[in-house]
Amino acid sequence: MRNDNHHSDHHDNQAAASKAAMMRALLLSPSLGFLMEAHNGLSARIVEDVGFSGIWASGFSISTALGVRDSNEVSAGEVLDTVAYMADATHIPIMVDGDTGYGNFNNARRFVRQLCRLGVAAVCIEDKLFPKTNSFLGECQPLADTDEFCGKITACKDSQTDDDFCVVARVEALVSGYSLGEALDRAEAYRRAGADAVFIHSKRKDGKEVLAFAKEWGRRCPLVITPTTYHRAVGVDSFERAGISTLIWANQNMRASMHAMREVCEEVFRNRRVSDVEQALVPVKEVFDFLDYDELDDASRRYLPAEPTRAPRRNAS
Ligand code: SPV
Ligand code: MG
Repeated sequence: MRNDNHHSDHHDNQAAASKAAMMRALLLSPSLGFLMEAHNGLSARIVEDVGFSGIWASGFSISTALGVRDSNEVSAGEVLDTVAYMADATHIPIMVDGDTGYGNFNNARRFVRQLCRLGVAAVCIEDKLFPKTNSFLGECQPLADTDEFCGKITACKDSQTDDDFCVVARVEALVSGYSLGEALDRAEAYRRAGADAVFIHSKRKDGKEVLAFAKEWGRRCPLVITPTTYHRAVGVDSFERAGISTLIWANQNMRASMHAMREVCEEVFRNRRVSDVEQALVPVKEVFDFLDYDELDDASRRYLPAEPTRAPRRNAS
């Protein structure tokens, strides 16, 4: 386990700028990069500690972890609060799932300004309607008007306060049952509107439409994918050969924690004791080490007086 010092004072404006530059480099690199999902400060730190070079702040996972649905039940402000913990806890760049931008171009650009203030590296906005619905629910979800969405992308780009901040345009045409041609036309329009990368989403199990898209796209700008449904059908090497820039593992940490919590909870409930589950748990000492409690002891020695201060004097009466 790494034991970096995670003071929030590491995250000054200089560090914020370099996180966006790191994300830009990841997107532009010719080799396949990976973003791993996180949904709070702890999961973000685990993603960094394991060695991933970037984080996907998943809307689905953040809302699930808060116990609500991925239907914009969590407000932009609540997402920003969560993302603030994640950004403060890590040094690697974060791409925030901005859903549809929480409204029109004006809501989206305000969200971008706030993300830049937090030192977030990138936002992904999708061409659907507010309130959004998770892509894996139902069929034929309505799409945003192409020109309206292009204006939203341009507004986001015009509002970023860090030159390297990346706006990723997510194309939902394939998920909504439209043609490859429609998806390509939209992606090209979004690229021309200023998008730094295109996220082509698909919910098919065979991954074929994503590979077909990548072939036609021909590396016009970086392509991002999330193989939640088609991870079995296509190996990551094939994505790399197809010219895909970045792969997002979008929700595995949230689903892993839900599974682990339920298993432990059920066993404790059933057996009326915790001894059976102890071996499946992280030791308390590991929690202290991971969150660097030692640093607080060192700081306390530096900043608190060694001896108790004398009692304050009163006015003589
Ligand atoms: C998310 O992780 O919230 C996403 C990706 O938007 S997906 O759930 O695949 O739509
Ligand atoms: Mg989402």
